[in-house]
Amino acid sequence: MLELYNTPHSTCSQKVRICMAEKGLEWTDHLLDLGKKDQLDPDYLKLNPNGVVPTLVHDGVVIIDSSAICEYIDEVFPDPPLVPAHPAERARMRAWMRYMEEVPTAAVRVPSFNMAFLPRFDGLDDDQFQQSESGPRPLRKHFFEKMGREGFANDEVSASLEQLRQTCERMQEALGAEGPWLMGERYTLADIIIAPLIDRMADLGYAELWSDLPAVVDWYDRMQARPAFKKAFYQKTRVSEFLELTPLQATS
Ligand SMILES: N[C@@H](CCC(=O)N[C@@H](CS)C(=O)NCC(=O)O)C(=O)O
Repeated sequence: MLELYNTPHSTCSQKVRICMAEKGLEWTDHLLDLGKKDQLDPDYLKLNPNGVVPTLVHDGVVIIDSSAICEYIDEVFPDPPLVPAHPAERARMRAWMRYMEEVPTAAVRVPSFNMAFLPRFDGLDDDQFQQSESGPRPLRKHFFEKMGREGFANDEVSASLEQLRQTCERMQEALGAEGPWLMGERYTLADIIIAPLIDRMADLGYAELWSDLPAVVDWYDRMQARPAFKKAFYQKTRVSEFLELTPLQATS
């Protein structure tokens, strides 16, 4: 039995849903509302002390961290394989994964919060923000403090867009040289892990980041056409479908 604690619009949850759908797995969803801070509920923290989604529970075994969950799923349910067979190729795929966790995953949070999630903090003063929003978060206390109630400053926004552009250029290079997937012929976890981040940027109106990179445009079309992608992105999994987006106005 597979239980997935997740949030419809969370990019980390979307990664795992695509992965599980690619394997043809069925699972029970436990949906958490991040705006209501379900992820900080003491019972949930017993499962995932980081206070973030997703968390997988497989026959009572708890697995946390979206990339670790994807690799676990691939090992326990090997068909169809989502990692290359050769160790050197697997290492190359994991290098993509680590890059995506370190660079675009962090970068996407900046426009996501500035454009979509800041209204969560409406009406809070600095003390209330510290007590109820940044303070209790095991993993994101300092991220929330840096962001503050007003959102990220211009230099943070520019840095994040620069990092996302770098990601797209690296994808273009890899896809242009090989393709149709990041690792060449084989569709792998590297494609799955970046897909929700590209989708989030498109949803926020930032498709221009890759509009001049044809291999990335084609890759994203191919990705969206996959049945597993459609299963993972069911209705109201994109922030624009249920939130009013604010044009990107960073503070100085
Ligand atoms: N490294 C973790 C990060 C998970 C993560 O940051 N999840 C976000 C949603 S995509 C979350 O739960 N945010 C809630 C919060 O920051 O309070 C993973 O990949 O599972």
